[in-house]
Amino acid sequence: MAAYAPLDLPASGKLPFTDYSRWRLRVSEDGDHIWHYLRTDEELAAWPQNDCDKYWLGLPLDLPPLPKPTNALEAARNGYRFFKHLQAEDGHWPAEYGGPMFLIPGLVIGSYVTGMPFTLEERLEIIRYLFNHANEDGGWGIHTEGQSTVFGTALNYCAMRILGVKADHPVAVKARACLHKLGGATGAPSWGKFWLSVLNVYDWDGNHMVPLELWMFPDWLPFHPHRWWIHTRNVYLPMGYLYAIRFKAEENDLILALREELYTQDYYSIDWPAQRSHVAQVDLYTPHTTALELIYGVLDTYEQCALPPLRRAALRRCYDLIVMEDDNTDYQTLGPVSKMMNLVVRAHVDGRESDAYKRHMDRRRDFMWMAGEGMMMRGTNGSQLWDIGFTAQALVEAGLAGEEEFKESVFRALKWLEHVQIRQNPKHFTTAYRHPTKGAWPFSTRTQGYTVSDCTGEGLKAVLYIQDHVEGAPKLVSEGRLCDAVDILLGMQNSDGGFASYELIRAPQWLEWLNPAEVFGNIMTEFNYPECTTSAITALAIFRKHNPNYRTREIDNVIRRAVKYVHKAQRPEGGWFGSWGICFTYATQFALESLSLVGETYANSAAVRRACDFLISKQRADGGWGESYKSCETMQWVEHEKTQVVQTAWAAMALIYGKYPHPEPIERAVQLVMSRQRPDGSWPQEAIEGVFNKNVAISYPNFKFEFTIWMLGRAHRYLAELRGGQV
Ligand code: LAN
Repeated sequence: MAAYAPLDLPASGKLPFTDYSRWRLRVSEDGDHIWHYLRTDEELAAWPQNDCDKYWLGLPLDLPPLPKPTNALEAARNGYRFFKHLQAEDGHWPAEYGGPMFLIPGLVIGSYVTGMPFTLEERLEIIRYLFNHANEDGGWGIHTEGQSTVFGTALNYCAMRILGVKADHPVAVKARACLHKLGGATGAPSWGKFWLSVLNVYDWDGNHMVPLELWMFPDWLPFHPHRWWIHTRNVYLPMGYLYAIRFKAEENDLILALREELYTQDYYSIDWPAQRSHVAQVDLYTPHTTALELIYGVLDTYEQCALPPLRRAALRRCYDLIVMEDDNTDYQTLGPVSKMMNLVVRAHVDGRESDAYKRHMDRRRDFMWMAGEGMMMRGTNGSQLWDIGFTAQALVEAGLAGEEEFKESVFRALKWLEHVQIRQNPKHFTTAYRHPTKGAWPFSTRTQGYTVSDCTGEGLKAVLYIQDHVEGAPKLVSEGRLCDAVDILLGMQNSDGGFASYELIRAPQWLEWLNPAEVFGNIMTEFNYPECTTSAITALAIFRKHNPNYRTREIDNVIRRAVKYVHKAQRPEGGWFGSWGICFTYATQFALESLSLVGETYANSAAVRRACDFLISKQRADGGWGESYKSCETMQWVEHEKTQVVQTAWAAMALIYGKYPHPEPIERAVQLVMSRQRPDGSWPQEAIEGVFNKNVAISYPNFKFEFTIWMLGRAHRYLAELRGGQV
């Protein structure tokens, strides 16, 4: 584990640490994103920087101003003229996917302890990203817009030091002061304690037991880990392995120095077992319940006398499951956290000469993304399908898809949608406790290959919109494959009518009482989500129109039960709570889309009326809407300081879906969105758009194009209808 040479760095990350004209995004055949830094003049001449590269690097595109739009449709058209520049050759829209601030530490610590290098340019730009995202007080939060926490600060501090920032660099000095003010690294939450232990700067004794033996229990037990939410079980699997073997990096000078820097007390006198449940107040989102503390009492005692044969068998079982997951996803794994933990396990067991080691090393780069402010680790290996799904629907519904100027781009998008649909079930299927995938659309790529309910819904809708409504569109996705997607959706409804994210709900909800990760909410089991449910309803309703003969009775039934769930999930104030986007505006838009497809509108549905009135009550004086990520944390509407273009588009779309009878609020929303559009057709980036597990914000930067274009196009038609004029 060679340490990097310390770097001499500027005091701030304002200016690039590398030459931005040398960065290029390469898109693989399967839509993977890898950033390259070109070193030679020959390479530069052979591979020019395109608009997509420049946009994401924050470099000017120098596009000429477009004709000034005089109505909503023209504004939508200009929007797409710009957005088309960001489309990759293969048809999809690559994008940044930042926000969470606990992913770079996993990337850097995991790579460091396994001896996987970064290029100098990657090191420099990761450091710069951290410099640029430090808060005023010197620390980092759990996400880019959050207040400083021990989780963010202790872990990113380690990452920075590993990459070569000296302890006396002003950013490090300030970060350390912040960390000490927060009480030092002993107050890190359990996922932080884990990475610090792997790095050998926190004692494994300061962790509660991770019960990997649970994997040896019979599958029918209600708390068996295969029933946990898929991200949670995929994290606790390698975490359990590394805990059980007490994996730790070899001591070296940097590690010894970090032990001095991270704490307010002498490292060697810390009472480690007393730290297991100690989590700083600022970090705490879901405190341990008494039930969990009692269970930890038992588990921690068992740990002192764990039966060696059982432990060995559990380790073998965990390792087998880890290998299956790596194999199923070509080493991308389900997400960025499990990715780096699996990587450490495979490096440890398979060794540095193994194929697994090399493949894991390469696949790190799918998550590493260059942005204007430096290099980040993305929340997934991209949001490819999610973005193209909305874009396709926006273009068709805005009426732009059929315009000659855009047809080629729309057909390219269809080609990509066709390519990314998953054709078969996973290689390791029931043995790896996987949900079927044949016919599904994933969130990112088909290599990652996980079914997601609403991604399947949006993917199916996008294909149907283009294939059925754009003149001259080739029928690339066959009827049989459309039916496969329908089969997937029909198989994902839970007993009370709702849809969860990746799988059916497999565990009782009381398991949430045992959530050990103090910084996230709702992570133990799948839940029904209004967003996922509404996506299934709309996709099935649109498919039913397209093909009224396939599984008709079942589709009708599923839709009916899902609509019932949507009604039940409506809040008394009139909105729906969003779990994946911010927040009430996001979910309410989807809810009203689905209700509109079953004929419920302002005129005939009390639920729709309540929802529209709720939204109207939140419209601001400037005609827009603005909701803070804090709505997701507190589950109550929290205003953002500023009006947001994306939320304005969602709210106006919701009113249009609901057939809100008064034009003024929609007109004012259109005006607001148009007033923020730049002369080249783009919209500037505003506040973060997405969220997960209630407490972490995550960015969807393409939303500012997708939903604005969609809303402007639809509003143009709807307002004309309301005024009784021609469309
Ligand atoms: C995502 C991103 C997409 C999102 C939607 C499709 C929007 C949603 O409707 C269903 C759930 C899903 C697929 C989702 C689940 C959780 C993810 C994967 C993320 C928010 C992106 C990052 C996050 C993942 C859990 C991050 C790693 C953190 C852990 C707590 C393991």
